[in-house]
Amino acid sequence: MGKPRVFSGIQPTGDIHLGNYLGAIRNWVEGQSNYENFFCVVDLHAITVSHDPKALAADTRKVAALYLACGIDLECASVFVQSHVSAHSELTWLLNCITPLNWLEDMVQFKEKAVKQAENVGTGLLDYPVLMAADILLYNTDKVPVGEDQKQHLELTRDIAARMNYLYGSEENPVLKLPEPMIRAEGARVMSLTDGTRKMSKSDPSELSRINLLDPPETIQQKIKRCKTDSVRGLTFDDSERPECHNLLTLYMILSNQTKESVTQECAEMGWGQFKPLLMETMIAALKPIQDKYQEIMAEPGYLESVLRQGRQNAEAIANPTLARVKAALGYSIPL
Ligand code: AQP
Repeated sequence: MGKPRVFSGIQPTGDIHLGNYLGAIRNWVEGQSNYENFFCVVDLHAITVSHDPKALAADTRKVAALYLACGIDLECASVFVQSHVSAHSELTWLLNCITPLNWLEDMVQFKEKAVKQAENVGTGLLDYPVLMAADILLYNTDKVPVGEDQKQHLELTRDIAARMNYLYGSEENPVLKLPEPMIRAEGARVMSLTDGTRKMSKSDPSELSRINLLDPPETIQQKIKRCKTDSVRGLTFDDSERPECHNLLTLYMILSNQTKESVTQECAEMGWGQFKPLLMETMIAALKPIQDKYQEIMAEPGYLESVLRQGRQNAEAIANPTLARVKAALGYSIPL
């Protein structure tokens, strides 16, 4: 038996922020040697809200380069672009036809994003979780490392796979494999710097709400200087009335590789004036190696393209047979 397979991805919309890094990429990197990994830049998802065609290709390359800069190892992982593997779109259509509409209408992220889109809600936004299900199911994925916000979509993926198996497979011969979520407690939900009750998010109109992985030191300093705090002296993880305090301490804990106990002790008597410079320095130091590596990757002509070409080949070798299996189960079997 080979290693269990992992699939995950991030959209090339806006800049990758600390939430994407701590909720997803860092976990991919930490566990990667235990798995056979497929990390995808999910560019078909990027057009489910309005997007800039002029920026799409550059943003896609940027996300792929960031995967590598964060430490994805090509010895155990394939990095590829979703739209390069046509099986993603094709399986989405087949899964659409077995997915009840009300399952999609119940998705929290759809409801939240639909409100932000006002009258301009595309069918793609509603269908986003089916595309995500196709992404995952194509690779017979065992585990999906994501942040807390994607948990509901993963449950839906399992429901869709189970429905396909029930309708068109059998217990001995399931059509699709049911994946498991892999959500780590720390960093699973990084909160906004301007409101500790909302998740850090690319679509927040305020740049001050998030730290992007490629933010230069001066920008990080400014954002931390201006981030929301409170007027209480002494910092603690465990006061539910102080969400910003919890969030900033958690960021400090993860980025400085400390335990909750040691940060609790170190910061118990601190005021914000003392803590903020410490957090800034820690953040700048943690992001520097990623930023340096990113510049190296982008400076090497043709390197990224060769990684993505190989990634596409590896992905198609798994995705195409899965698609063929689903089509056969649905009765598409005229030999040509
Ligand atoms: N704040 C977060 N904390 C922890 N994990 C997070 N993720 C996203 N935000 C946080 C995780 O990042 C991965 C990529 O998710 P995505 O491709 O759905 O990213 P996105 O939707 O483009 O990014 P945002 O910031 O979540 O965008 P908005 O909010 O604008 O839609 C996933 O594993 C996700 O869990």
